[in-house]
Amino acid sequence: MLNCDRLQRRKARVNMEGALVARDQVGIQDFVLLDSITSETAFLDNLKKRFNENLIYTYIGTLLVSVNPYKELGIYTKKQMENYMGVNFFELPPHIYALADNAYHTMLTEMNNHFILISGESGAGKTEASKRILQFYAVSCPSTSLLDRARDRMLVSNPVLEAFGNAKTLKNDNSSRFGKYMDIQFNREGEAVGGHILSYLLEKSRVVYQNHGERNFHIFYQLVEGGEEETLRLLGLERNCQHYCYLVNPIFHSIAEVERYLTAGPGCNKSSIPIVMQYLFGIIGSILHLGNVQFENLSAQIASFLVIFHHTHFASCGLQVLSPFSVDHAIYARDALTKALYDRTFTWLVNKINESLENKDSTKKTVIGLLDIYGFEVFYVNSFEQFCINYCNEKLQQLFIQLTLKSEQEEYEAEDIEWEPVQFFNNRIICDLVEQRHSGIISILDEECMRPGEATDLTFLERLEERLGNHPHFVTHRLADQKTRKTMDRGDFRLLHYAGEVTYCVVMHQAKNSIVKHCFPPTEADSKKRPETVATQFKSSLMGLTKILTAKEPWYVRCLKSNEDKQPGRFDHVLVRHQVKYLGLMEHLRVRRAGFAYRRRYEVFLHRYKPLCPATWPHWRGVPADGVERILKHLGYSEDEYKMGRTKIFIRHPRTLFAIEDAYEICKHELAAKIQAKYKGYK
Ligand code: AOV
Ligand code: MG
Repeated sequence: MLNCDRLQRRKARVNMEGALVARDQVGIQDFVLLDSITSETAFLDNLKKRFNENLIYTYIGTLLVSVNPYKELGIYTKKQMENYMGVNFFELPPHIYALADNAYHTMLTEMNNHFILISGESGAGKTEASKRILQFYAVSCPSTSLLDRARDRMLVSNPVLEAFGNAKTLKNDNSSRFGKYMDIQFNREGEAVGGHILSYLLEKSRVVYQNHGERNFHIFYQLVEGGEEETLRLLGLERNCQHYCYLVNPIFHSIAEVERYLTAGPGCNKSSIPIVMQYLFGIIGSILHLGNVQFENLSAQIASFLVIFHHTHFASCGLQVLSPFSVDHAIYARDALTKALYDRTFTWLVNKINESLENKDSTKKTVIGLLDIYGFEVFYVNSFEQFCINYCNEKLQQLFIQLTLKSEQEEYEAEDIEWEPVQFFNNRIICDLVEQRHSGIISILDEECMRPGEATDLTFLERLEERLGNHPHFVTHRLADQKTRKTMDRGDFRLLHYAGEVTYCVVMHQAKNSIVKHCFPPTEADSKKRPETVATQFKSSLMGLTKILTAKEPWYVRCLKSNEDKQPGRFDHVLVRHQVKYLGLMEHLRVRRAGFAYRRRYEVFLHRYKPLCPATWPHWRGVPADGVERILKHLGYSEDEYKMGRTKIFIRHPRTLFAIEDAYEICKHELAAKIQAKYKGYK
């Protein structure tokens, strides 16, 4: 039924305009198509040429490259969505909607699960892309009024989570400070019926400390500057950010902030958590008050706060009050409390959203997973948070390599397809450096944390030097050569990540962000188990994520940052070149170009397309591979368009497959018409 719709749409479009809707003619839409694009320079020229014409999307086969324009382009309208619904990938200019639509239709045709991996460094456009995809599904999927609610909730959960989980950093005014993986569940009819969100390590230290020029999470400003008078009065808050120690960074807050709040507020109501808003604002208010508590005159004020917290939140936070307090201790304990409070509030919020998205009916569903994490980032000072964020990016790059460059080439070998191997940098070595059992940085950190009282930031650094001193991707101040040493402090170690060098600060004068301090999550009061360190927990959650993803069919959006200054329309050649390089786009292109865009097991291919050839319809009694060859010959495909592997048919270009698919649609249509005519005849 859906496929019929699709055919109708295409026919209508072709009839209406006499040809397919105008393609963009600037540069090349798909790098795979043009023979002359073999060098990085030509690749970049093509990107730039298109970018200058506001064409920010380009394909490498089915992978979508997106360059952040830092301006509204008017390309996300409802009309545009309609244009892309049910259209084959290469019929229209490249677009995020085309990718979303294709993932969706493939899911429905093959009844399997998919995921869209959106990657790129901080500020490259991942979160925007994921929002566009979600909006597209909200508009394009069929829906009954009952289901609208599930769909609305999914859409509405976004601004709420952004309010609590995003913040302005030096790299991005709306930077995701948590990793997000969202499953959108569809029923057999293609209706979006539910969803589930997994969140990864929120950068909670931001609640109490922000680097110069950065800000706390949006929600704080939204509440203080945009909250209703009555709410502020109840919470005892003043409408002045400067009044709060946790918000002191002198930065201009735009009115957009307030508007964003307005969408977050009713949003919460819609996701059926109205009382929740008061509760959440209560916590945000409490955190602001706590941040203002002075410890020289440890007053009744804090005592009363702590009592309140003890009754309402302590039990769930599992925190213990340290006493007696020195002033330093008191500040540390206060900050630990507010961070834990915020972190757990965030987790609670995600759980609440999940409850509202849950679909309890047990009919078979397929999913499209959307992955939008914090991008690779390098600041002047990088601490534990950056270490985790960059490690996460390293893992996703590894997954990309595994799924594209490596397994692709291995498959050709396994299937006896002639193949000239393409060399690429495998970042496995860096992942191992961080996560390997017993010898990786996280293991060493764990070991140090098992020596409470003895271990310090410095002993941790010494252990790293002892154990990893010879690793080609690891350097410390002491181990560095003269020139490098000048660029490092004594308490630093440096990792040569796939995306560039990052110097991490282990020993910090203000202990706030140092690594060892982050080791332990707040322990549950009555837990007898030895607690895992935050880093180990994070490592396990990333392994879990990898597992979730590898069980699904991948689609890729690679986001590129056009310039460092968030300037509209500026294409910084050096910056883009660097990203093209480390993302492995050239290697991907080489593998794609020399390789085959599509492959199907012979049985699957034969089963679907056998009506297209008289020799195979209605039954083919021979070997499936022979049947497949008969179909292709019958349709007139030349031998260089496909290759026969051991178990699969490999099709060089998607166009060939789409043409077969179109022939199939028409054939099905005609068959249905014939049956109908026959039926009428009987009547
Ligand atoms: P990120 O998610 O990749 O960074 P965002 O998606 O938040 O980056 O994009 C950063 C900013 O760039 C947005 O707030 C927009 O102003 C602009 N932008 C991005 N994509 C587009 C687009 N397609 N059209 C117009 N403007 C765009 V981070 O979360 O920091 O890794 O951690
Ligand atoms: Mg983001």
